Amino acid sequence: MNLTNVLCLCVWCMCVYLSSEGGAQAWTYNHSTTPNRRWLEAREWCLKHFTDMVPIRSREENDFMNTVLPFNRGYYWIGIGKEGEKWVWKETHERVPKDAQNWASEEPDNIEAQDCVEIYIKREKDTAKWNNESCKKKKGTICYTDSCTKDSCSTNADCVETIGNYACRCHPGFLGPRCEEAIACPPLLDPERGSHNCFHPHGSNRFNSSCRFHCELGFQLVGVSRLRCQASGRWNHPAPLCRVERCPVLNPTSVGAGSLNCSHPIAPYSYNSTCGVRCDEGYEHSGPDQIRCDLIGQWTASVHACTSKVTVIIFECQIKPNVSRDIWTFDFSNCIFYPSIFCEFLYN
Ligand SMILES: *[C@@H]1O[C@H](CO)[C@@H](O)[C@H](O)[C@H]1NC(C)=O
Ligand SMILES: *[C@@H]1O[C@H](CO)[C@@H](O)[C@H](O)[C@H]1NC(C)=O
Ligand SMILES: *[C@@H]1O[C@H](CO)[C@@H](O)[C@H](O)[C@H]1NC(C)=O
Ligand SMILES: *[C@@H]1O[C@H](CO)[C@@H](O)[C@H](O)[C@H]1NC(C)=O
Ligand SMILES: *[C@@H]1O[C@H](CO)[C@@H](O)[C@H](O)[C@H]1NC(C)=O
Ligand SMILES: CC(=O)N[C@H]1CO[C@H](CO)[C@@H](O)[C@@H]1O
Repeated sequence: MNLTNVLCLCVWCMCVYLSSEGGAQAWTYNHSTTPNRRWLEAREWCLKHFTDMVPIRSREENDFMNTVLPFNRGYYWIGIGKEGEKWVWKETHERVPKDAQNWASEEPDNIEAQDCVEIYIKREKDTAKWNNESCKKKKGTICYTDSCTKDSCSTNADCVETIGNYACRCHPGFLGPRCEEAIACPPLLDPERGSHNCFHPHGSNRFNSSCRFHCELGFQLVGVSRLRCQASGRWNHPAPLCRVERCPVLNPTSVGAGSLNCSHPIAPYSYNSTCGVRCDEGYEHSGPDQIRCDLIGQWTASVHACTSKVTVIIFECQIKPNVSRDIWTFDFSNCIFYPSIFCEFLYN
């Protein structure tokens, strides 16, 4: 009898199909009792035709085996064995945690060379429990096949095998049956007097989208300029605002004998506010007549107080002697006025 015949005659299989989600397969199990095999041969047979010998990963899988497998006089090997002093899953060499072990009463003992593990399928006593046995004994073989394929879930998930099912365990930020959909955050609005632009690696306003905010000239960003859509479906910061640049408030009394005439197109003493300085009659100020609040919040010039005008009049007069009266006289009709900073008296 060749191997193909053996399989056809003796392999009984349970296949559990998912009813939903496109009929994807779950873990499937095949077992064989003809022939019964030594543990090593049994595992080789599993590795050759399936994924591996069934490791019994959970209590659920343990009980499932007991439910679906037929009684076999020699019982069945499972993929657990002794390495050093520890019971391990042979597939991964991971230690089987104490609470996952399911030994029959008074098992395992520490007899040498009984380093393989069988499961008492449908035994009267200790049904579904484990027993350590000599690896050379011949027993039934139970193998399993993974049902997760590289297409089972999207790249944003881990495919998790379960009995009769598999599940796509989504990475943070993703959902949907295959975890193909990134979690959405609420759309963001442009701030008043500003704008934003975004990079969307997984779709519009989805997980990991990041948006950068800008304000118009003369406006300052208040808050965090770059927002990221988190796995929770919320942005990591509130959207920032654009606040107009403010200049120092001008005190009208600072001009002294004069007045300030300001206009505030946006907000009081803010970007683009202009103030004109007017001095009272007889007073003047040095500096421009109008100052403006610039886009970084600074006045284009400082305000100087109005000061009284200093008028220096220089005049040149002809003084004539009045010989008859022995005096010198002049009148202003003979004067020439010079606006000059120098004062000179010229005697003619
Ligand atoms: C395992 O079981 C499946 C489902 O019955 C069957 O199609 C397949 O042929 C079996 N595998 C082998 C190698 O016998
Ligand atoms: C999301 O962004 C973080 C930080 O930039 C990055 O480390 C991570 O790989 C990104 N994940 C996805 C799925 O885009
Ligand atoms: C203030 O300035 C505005 C425009 O610059 C002008 O129309 C107005 O007459 C000024 N008022 C005073 C009191 O100077
Ligand atoms: C500020 O003033 C400049 C020059 O007058 C003008 O071009 C600009 O539009 C103004 N900005 C705002 C925000 O009002
Ligand atoms: C000199 O004084 C007399 C008397 O006040 C006057 O009449 C005369 O006109 C004066 N002469 C001149 C040149 O100013
Ligand atoms: C190590 C071990 O299993 N010891 C037990 C295993 O099997 C023999 C035979 O069933 C038992 O006598 C031991 O107690």
